[in-house]
Formats: sequence, structure tokens, C-alpha cells
Amino acid sequence: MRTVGKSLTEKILQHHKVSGSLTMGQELAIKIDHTLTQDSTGTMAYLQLEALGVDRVQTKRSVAYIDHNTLQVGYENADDHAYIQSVAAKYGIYFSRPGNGICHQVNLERFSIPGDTLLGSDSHTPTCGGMGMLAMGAGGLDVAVAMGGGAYYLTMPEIVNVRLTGSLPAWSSAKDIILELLRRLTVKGGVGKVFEYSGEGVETLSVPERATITNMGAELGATTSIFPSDHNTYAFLQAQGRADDWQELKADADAVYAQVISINLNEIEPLVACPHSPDQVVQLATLPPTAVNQVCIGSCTNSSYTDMMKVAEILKHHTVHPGVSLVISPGSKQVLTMLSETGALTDMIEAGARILECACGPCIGMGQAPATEGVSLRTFNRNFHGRSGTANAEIYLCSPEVAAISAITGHITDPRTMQLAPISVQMPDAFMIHDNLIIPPVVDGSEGAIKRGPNIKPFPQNHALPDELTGSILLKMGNNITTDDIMPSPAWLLPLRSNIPALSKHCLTPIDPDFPARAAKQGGGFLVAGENYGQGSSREHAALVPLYLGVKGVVARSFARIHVANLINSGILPLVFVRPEDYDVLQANDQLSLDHLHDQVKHGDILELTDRTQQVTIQVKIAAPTERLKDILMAGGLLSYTKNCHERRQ
Ligand code: MIC
Ligand code: SF4
Repeated sequence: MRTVGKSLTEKILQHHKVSGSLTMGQELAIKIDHTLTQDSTGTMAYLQLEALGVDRVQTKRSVAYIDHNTLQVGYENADDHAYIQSVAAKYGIYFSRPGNGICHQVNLERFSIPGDTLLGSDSHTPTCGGMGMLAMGAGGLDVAVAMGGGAYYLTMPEIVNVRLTGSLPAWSSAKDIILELLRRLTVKGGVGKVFEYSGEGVETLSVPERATITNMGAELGATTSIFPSDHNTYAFLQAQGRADDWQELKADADAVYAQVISINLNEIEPLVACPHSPDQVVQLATLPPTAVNQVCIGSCTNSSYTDMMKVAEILKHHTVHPGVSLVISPGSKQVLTMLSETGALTDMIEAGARILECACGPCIGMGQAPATEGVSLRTFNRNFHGRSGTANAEIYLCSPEVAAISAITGHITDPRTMQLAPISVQMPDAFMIHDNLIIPPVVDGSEGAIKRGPNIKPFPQNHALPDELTGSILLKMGNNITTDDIMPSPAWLLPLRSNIPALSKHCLTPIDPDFPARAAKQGGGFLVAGENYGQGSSREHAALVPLYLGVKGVVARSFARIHVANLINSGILPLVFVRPEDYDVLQANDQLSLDHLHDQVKHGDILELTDRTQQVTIQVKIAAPTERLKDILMAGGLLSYTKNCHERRQ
């Protein structure tokens, strides 16, 4: 009998399958080989790891990075770093010190392994898909469970094949490939999908270029994105002194995909994403003249050695435009050291670039907020409203080449109009390797005391689902609400990531400044939203903080993948309108009730939701299609569910 060929994604999932099915839409549980955390989601993930009662991590390798909040404007931040370092020592986790670089860039360089699975408490974890890893972002609790050896449950995604032909023309870049996909598919075009790249165009892309593409697959809402592991992958690993980690991986020639998207790289033009969404993509050539006040180069999307060398080459012998502030954050210590060694750093400094440390920096709003109504051009991946720290700033996203040239000209510039000789940067045969900022786990960390600063507060835990839920609609929102809207993260709030009570005063304030006070006064209630609710960051604070404020359920037209998992993990009911038009029925302040919930949840997917104010009952579906997820909701969240399971086993 002839069997159907497999995609690369299916091969890796099959190899890691613990239970469930690889049939699209069904639940699948997989073994996680590697985990990563970063500091802004890490404190919560490790508090949850402690609560799970695990002795030592059970993965092949778990790494804790400090890269998001490194400014240390107060003790809170330094306390979080010390807490994470002490947990890492105790539980057998590698600790990447502040200064070592952005988690995704460092993980790609030093730890990524083709064919392995990676779960990270950061939405851009799919960056390592550029190495042929199956890498996914998740909430901190899911990562904590994986560290403890538990399987990761996902809904089997639809696998989309992106076939690349040709090669990029001069001045078009890997960033433009993913911007082109965002232009075609929008920020919700990838929900429930994995993007698997193939075709002869793949061979023309280096691992860091592939990683730029898989990184920003997160902006499509995709579960993950993946490239095959080929001779370019080998060359990268060999140059990282890790040739032994290589294996060839690709889809079968007759693999069947749910959808095929073709991109001819020869036709890719320099693109730019306009404010305020990564899918507002236009060709640079069609953009009206746009003066810029600030250019930021870096982030986990575009901070590799080759990206930075291109920037240095463009800046060499030029001076940054007097109206522009240019900031550059190299992605890792390795990149920065090599820039320094080659003299490229001197070219950047000479041109007037302000060099920031190897960290997320302005990408998460840690400093460099633009001026009032400022225009900022960034090589980053997100330009959501207000994320930069300046509510009325206009943020554009582009490639490093366009950013560097625009920093010189003072306006967003199509490089092809400049009559410049094309630049080409070769991948080095050997990267400079010195892992002295990565502290490996001690063999027996059991004696290490956990360092818990005063800002580290216990996280809220839900109770078992009651049989009846009532409350008013605290807020009605539109489409594409981001986790930056739900739980904003400017520089002055990031230090509070381990202090949910303090964060709760800022929940949803970009949408309605009175929300926290109203929610607190009414002792909680319901939220109503349009499509793609909770897109963006993996931060589970966007669920934990509403939980703290008493939010019982969110009724939306649709949810983003990681956020819906975070809601379920927190025991907050995620509900989807059966008839999307019913979104128009529910109004702010209406009194809602869900009766006989236990029966309704156990015996069907459709629930009756009564709007007592409008005196209508509408149908909603629980966005938790499996028995296991329903049991988690019944238990009041994943932590209680896991503890109940342990107790039952004993
Ligand atoms: C982001 O880019 O939004 C972040 C900051 O990296 C988040 C994580 C966080 O909120 O801490 C993410 O992408 O998951
Ligand atoms: Fe850091 Fe920005 Fe990447 Fe998030 S998107 S991990 S904040 S660099």
C-alpha cells in the first residue's frame, strides 16, 4: 500500500508524540526537548514551576535568559534577575546573564538543534524554526509544566507550504519576505497554522535570514514556522562549533499540505509595515515622503551578525541625519564582540549611532520612547499602538538595510533610489565563541536558597468553576486587541511583572483608563471582544491580571492561540459567539449569566449565555474543544488540574 509523504512538521510531531492525533484540529500532546524563558515572563513561569513541586527540570536543556528588562531603574528588576538565577541553579537550568543577548538570537546561535522541539515563554520562540527546530511560544505555566517533564498539548495545526523560488534582488531582504506574507495574509492569517518553507529559494537564504522569517511568523498568529535543515544549516552550525548537532531534515517529496503559497523571491520589493500593525504593509516605492525622527536597529528579528555587518557597511563614512536619533542593539554578545573585532562597531559609532546593550531594549519599550508624534523606523516585529512608550508616535517596520539608509537620509528611503553599490556580507566560517555569560546548571543545586525580593508577590489562583457565573460586561472591545493593550508593558511597568496586584492598576488602560477601577469596584465580570483577541505577546499576565480583577469569562469572535491557552490555564472561560452577529447584541454594562455551567460544560460545546439586560439568550462555544481543556476549566486552571491529577495518582 502506498503511504502519503509527510511534511517536516508532521515528522517532528510524530517523533515527539506522547498522545493524541496528528489529524488537523485534534488535540496532540508532544514531548518538549528544550525550553527557554526570558525575564519578563520568567519570574511568573518559575513561581509556577515552584508551585508544581518539581525537583529538577526533566528536559534535555532548559535555558533562562535575562534580556527584556535590563535597565534596572529600581531594585525590582535586579531582584527578578537574582530570583531567576537562584531558581536556575536549584532546578538545573542554564542561566544566560544580562548582556549575553536576546533569548532568540542566543538560542539560535548556541542551543538550537534541528529536529528537536522547543517551548518558550515568549511568542517569538519560533525564531529557531530557522534551524529546523519545531519551536513554539506558550504561556509561562505551559513552559513550567514542560520543564517538569509534562507533555505540551496543542491543537494539530493546518500545515501550509510556502514555496520559495528564485533569489532576492539587491536591496530586498529576508524581512521583506515575511512582510510580503503579512501583506497577503494579515495578522490573523496564520492562526491555527504552521508555515513550512521549501523550494529552491530556501537554499539562497542563510540560517539567520530564515530565522528572521520564522520569527515574524508570530505576527501572522501562526503556531510556528519551520525551514528544512540543509547544507546552509550545517554551515551555520559548523561555524558555531556545533557541527555534531546537525542532521539533514526535509519534507517528503510527495508531502501533502492543506495549502500552498508561492513566493517568487525575484519579485520581492523592499517593503515597510505602516502604523499600527505589522500587516499594514506597502511597497516602499509607493510610500509618500516620510521624515523620521528615530531609527532603531536590532530586536530578535534583525540583530544577527550579518544584519549588523550590513548596517555597518552602509553607515561607514556617513553621518546620521541631524534630525534622526539612531540606536542599535546587537542581538548577542557574540555579535557585538565580532562587530568590535572586525571594526564594524567603529564604523557605526563614527557615523553617530548610539549603541545599546544586547537586549530587547526599545522593542519592548525599555527606553527610547519616540518624541511626541514622533516617527520611528524600526527593524523590529511589532508596531502596535503605544508599544514604543509614546501613544501618539508612528512606528514603521522595515529591513536593516532600509533602516540604515534612512538614518542617513532622514526619511524612509527606498535604497534603490540611491545608486548605491549592492552590499553583500558573507557568513563567517567561524563565529567567535565564548559562552562565559552562560552559567551551566550545577550538578546538585539542591542546597541553593531561592532569592525572593520584596517585589515578587504570589500569583493569583482560581477556584473550581462554579455552577453559575454572573456579572456585567466590564468592557466591549473591537478586533485585534493585543496583549500590549490588555497588559501594557512600558519601561515603568515592566519591573512589576512579578507583582500582579500592582500591575492590575494598569490592565486594559490603553482601551479604557477607568477599566481597573470599574473591574475592582464591581468585583469582576465579563469582557467582550471582536476577532483575534489577545494577539501578540505570550505574556500570561494578560490572563492573570484579569483573573486578579475578577474577570470570569471573555466572549470574543475569535482568540489568538497563546492567549486563549493562557485564559484556560487561568481558569477564565474563553467563549466564542456561535453567530458572529451576536457580538452586536451584547453591550457594555449588560448583566450576563451562565447557568448550570457544570452540566453545560460537561455535556456539550455550546453554552447558553443570557444577557439579562437585553433579555436575550445567545449561544456561545467554549474555545476549549477537548475534554482535557474542559477539565482544566472545571478545575479552575492548569495548576489546580495538575495538582488534582497528582493527588489522584497517589
Ligand atoms: C513581546 O515581544 O511582546 C515580548 C515582550 O517579548 C513578549 C513577552 C512578554 O510580554 O514578556 C512576547 O512576545 O511573548
Ligand atoms: Fe524582545 Fe522584542 Fe523579540 Fe519580544 S519581540 S523577544 S521584546 S526583541
